[in-house]
Amino acid sequence: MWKTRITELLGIKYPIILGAMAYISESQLVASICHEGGTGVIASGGFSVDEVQRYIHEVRDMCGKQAVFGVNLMLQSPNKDDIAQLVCDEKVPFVTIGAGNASSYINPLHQAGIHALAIVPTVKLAERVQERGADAVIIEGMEAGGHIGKLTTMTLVRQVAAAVSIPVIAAGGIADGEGVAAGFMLGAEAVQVGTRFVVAKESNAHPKYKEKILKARDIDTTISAQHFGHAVRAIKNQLTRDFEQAEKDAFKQENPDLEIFEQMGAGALAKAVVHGDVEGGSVMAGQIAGLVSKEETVEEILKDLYYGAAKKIQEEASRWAGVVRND
Ligand code: TUI
Repeated sequence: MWKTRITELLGIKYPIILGAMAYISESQLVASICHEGGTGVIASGGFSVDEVQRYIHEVRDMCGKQAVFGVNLMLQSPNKDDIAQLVCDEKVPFVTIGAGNASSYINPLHQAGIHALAIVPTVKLAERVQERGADAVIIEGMEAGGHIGKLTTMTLVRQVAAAVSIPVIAAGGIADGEGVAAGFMLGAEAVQVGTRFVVAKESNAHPKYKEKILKARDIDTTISAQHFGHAVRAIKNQLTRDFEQAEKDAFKQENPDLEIFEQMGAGALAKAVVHGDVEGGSVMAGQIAGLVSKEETVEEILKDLYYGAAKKIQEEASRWAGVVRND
């Protein structure tokens, strides 16, 4: 096993992180990934303090007191400050902070001995959180599922890695060894993966949600609420068509009612993930869903990502060996 600043910082074997996905990145999936040598992030968006605390305790019950896992602080959540207090009290090993400016949360987390990893959509915010002491930045390209920024993984990871000195974690569009290798080539020191883990055997996503991902093609996701709310990528269905119509209508009005665009969040996700309503609910998934075609165990997925990347990098290294610029 080779090391990166992220495997060293967190004390993990594989430089692979399960991204926080509400109702999916719960105790069982997070604990399975930690158990196999990666790490996972409990999603807190849409959950009460008591629920998140229960997930933290369940992961520790399953993996032991020394388990390395994180909690995501979703800054669009009304109870974000209560969750921040909870993670400090619980002294979780690390926190990822997303969907808003992480700057003011970094110091309090450090005071509690917690690593602070900020999800940033621009170079400017990456530089800002570095100044404020963030331990690493997570770059989620707009290929990712769920709430997204405007830039792609390819362009944002590269530009942020060139601009900051803290370690970078690449996310968005990564679902196999080649994708992991690409993240490293761009300058990342770990990757965060979501969509591929949704279909893991240990994932409690509804079978119909998993089936939507397994059957998706490259062109089957779309972005909703891009102009009036929080842009969210999900697999096309009745809900995304309704949003498209609502956006068209809103464009025509002088004072559009923006309430509907706020409903694309956690509530619509629960409908699909928990209840299997994959037409009326939000089937959040990344553009890479087209590559995800098998339900496998967490162990199989982690090994495929890690050893697949090693194989790809070694193949390319031998192809490029001896190519040296001499002029
Ligand atoms: O947060 C995510 N992905 C999500 S959250 C979610 S549930 C939801 N609930 C309510 C509204 C919308 C979604 C589903 N998927 N990823 C991390 C992420 N962070 N994506 C984009 C950002 C981000 C955006 C702006 C991070 C920082 C930021 O800063 C703006 C500023 O204030 O400077």
